Amino acid sequence: MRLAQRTLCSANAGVRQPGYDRSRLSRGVVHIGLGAFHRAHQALYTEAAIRSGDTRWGIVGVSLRGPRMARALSAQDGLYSVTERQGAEATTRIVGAVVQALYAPHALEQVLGALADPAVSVVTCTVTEKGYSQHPSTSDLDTADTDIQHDLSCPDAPRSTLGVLAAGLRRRPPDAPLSIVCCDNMAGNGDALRRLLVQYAMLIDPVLARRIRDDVALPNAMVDRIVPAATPASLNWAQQRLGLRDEAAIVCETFSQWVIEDRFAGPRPAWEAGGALLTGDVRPFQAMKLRLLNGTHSAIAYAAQLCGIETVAAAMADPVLEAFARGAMDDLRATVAAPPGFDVSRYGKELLCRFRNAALEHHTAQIATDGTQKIPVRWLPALRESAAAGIERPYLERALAVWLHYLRSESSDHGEALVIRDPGAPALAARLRAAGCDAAAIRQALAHAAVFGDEPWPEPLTHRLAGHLKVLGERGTVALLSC
Ligand code: CS2
Repeated sequence: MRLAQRTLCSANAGVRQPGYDRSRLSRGVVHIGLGAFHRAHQALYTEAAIRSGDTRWGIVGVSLRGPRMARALSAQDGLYSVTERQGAEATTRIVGAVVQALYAPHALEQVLGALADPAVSVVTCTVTEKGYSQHPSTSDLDTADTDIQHDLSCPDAPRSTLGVLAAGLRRRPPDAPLSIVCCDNMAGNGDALRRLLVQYAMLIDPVLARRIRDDVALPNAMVDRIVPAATPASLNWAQQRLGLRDEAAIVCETFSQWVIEDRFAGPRPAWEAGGALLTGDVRPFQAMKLRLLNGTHSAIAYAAQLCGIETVAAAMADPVLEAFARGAMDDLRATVAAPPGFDVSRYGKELLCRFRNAALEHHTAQIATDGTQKIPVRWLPALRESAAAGIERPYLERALAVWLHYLRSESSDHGEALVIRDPGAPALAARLRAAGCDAAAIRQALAHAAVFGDEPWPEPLTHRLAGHLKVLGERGTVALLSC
């Protein structure tokens, strides 16, 4: 039997139910990017706000890229389950906050109608780093992006994130306050979205651009929760726990954190009810999380891919990779200032524990996607700052060499072909292959501004990278990480 409103009562005992009257929910939030991360993170904070008695905050979930999730959720009346697992412990709940799930290309009018509805005062987004049509080297709007070109010529039938947001805002009564919270892993994510949206709007409607600049709030936010993509095995496992089939079931860790800049234009759900922290300055939290968690994650992912290790927990059970992960985290930790009152060293220890959580099948291939978008946020600022101060970061520099080797070789150390999912990778890989392995060649690769920026990289670092790539080519990943 499939999960739906009428089958809720058949869920296994011990599964937590929404616990409020869903028929009283009205729509108050639009979320763009209906992936697992949103459903396991922001939606649960909104669920907590609703449970505390405020029924204004039903979520309209919008997918831009594929119809599967909107279809699955619609067939389940918006309901889905989240199981939190750490070691042997597991708790499962059914979430009721999603009142409508739409696939934008098939339901554009409804999506734009929801964005224009004055009762909707909050929009949240998780569309991945590449979903914002940002030019990789300038950080401005990429007007050569095919979706942006399409939307500029048909602004009322948009398909990009920016195009959909702008078209919705254009229909909105100008005095209806709106806050848009970007929840993707980018430094200054709210500021970046604001700049891109204003730049896009300038090209279709300068009055709208002014309205966005003056009236729409785009607070920065740090989001954190490890949410592996669902697999047939995780869906079957969830079915056993639930006693019902749930095509949108999530299995994730117990940890969750959301730190949001307290800068909203109008009403918002009381996300504090779910433990969110509203603060004046999110930047130190963002830098700490993006570098320590995401930076170490990426270091683990590429090394594990080359070693043929499939999950983060399996990598952490390997003594060489575990020591490398700790080293990379220490390198990254040395580059961040602790948020006020925050114990960074304890945070680091907790992260290592979270990575060891063998109850999660967190695939290193999932983390390895879109490296050309992620590495400039997660490693390169730390490497640049350190290089400028003449400081060597031995583990992080090895991590960079490992990533370049992964892109260049496209196969593991055991000769298995690797599937690289990253639209920006072919251009960098081509440069790397043309370049060879000496320092001059690495200099060529580091001149790929879309990833490494315009500033030249210091010579000593370039030489060290060339040395590491040589070891990787001749003796493999374990040899590099052990020396
Ligand atoms: C991961 C993140 O896939 C990745 O790149 O590093 O999704 C990570 O699990 C989350 O940011 C944790 O908050």
